[in-house]
Amino acid sequence: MRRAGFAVAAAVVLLAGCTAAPEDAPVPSPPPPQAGVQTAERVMQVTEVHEATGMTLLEGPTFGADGDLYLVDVTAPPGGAKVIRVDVEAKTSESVYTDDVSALTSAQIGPEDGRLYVTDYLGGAVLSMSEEGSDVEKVFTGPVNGVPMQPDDLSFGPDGSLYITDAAGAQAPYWEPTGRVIRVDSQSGSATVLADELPSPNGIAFSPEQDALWVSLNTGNRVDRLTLTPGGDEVATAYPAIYASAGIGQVDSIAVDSAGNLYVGLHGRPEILVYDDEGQLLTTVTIPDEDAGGLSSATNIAIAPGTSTAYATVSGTAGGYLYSFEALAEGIQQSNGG
Ligand SMILES: [Ca+2]
Repeated sequence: MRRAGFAVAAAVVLLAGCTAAPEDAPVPSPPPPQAGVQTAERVMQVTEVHEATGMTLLEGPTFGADGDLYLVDVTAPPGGAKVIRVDVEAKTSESVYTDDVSALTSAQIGPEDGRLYVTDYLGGAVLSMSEEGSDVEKVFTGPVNGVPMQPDDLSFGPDGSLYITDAAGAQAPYWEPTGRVIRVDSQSGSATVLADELPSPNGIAFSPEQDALWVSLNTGNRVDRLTLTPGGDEVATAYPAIYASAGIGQVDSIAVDSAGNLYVGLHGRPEILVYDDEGQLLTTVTIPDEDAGGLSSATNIAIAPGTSTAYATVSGTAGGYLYSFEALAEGIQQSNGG
């Protein structure tokens, strides 16, 4: 009886709410801001699914000094186009590098030498090369502390040192927190473990002032925020900052624009989650509904330097594509590859 009485009373209150409010009633406050959605536009198709691997997976968009955009295809077979140069205006592309052994998962231009740096996930190495794909050097190779490396992505620190994600745990044994963040000193070349026991670190990018390091955790679907000691060679503070609502997707590479906004690519869902510098979700970048069939990842973005035009790598059974959208701020080193 008490319950029924309460229900009746509640209904009366609800009905009362439908009547005209007295003139001096407080104005209801507006609803909290909703995160927006932005739809990217297709620029061009770059790759088709490789017969040999049954896949194509574009990554690492980075603009070179020549104004062209460089991509890697993670699943290119031996002899296939592993580094691809794209003229985004003319919508043409060409292969600039291949080999028989690597799986290249990221690319970016070195801030000091202007060379192209790529991570080789299979070979456990970081390579650098000219923009022509020649003069290839092995900049770094594992193992570190006796454990082989699976480098997925890298970021350059203030002194030119390399900060590399070791994505162990992304594949069998799956979902074990065995990944690491590694620092390779720019002077000595020695590698140290900054953090370990992480669920497959993937994207890594410094804030604009390089006073914080964002690391996405692919099988944890979260983004951790690290600060480093003054020498940059030890972690000062670290904690999970963003728990991504990625659904069936998994967080992939990260880019940071001049305002400190984070662009987090997703694997398994063709979307990019954009957060402000404090980790609040601002926008989800999607692809048009009519394109969605056969596209399952939007792994990474590059913002053309000095502009706010962003290019995303989007791939799936339909092939590898470039999409563009308007970024929330201008591009910097941290939003040009990696
Ligand atoms: Ca990645």
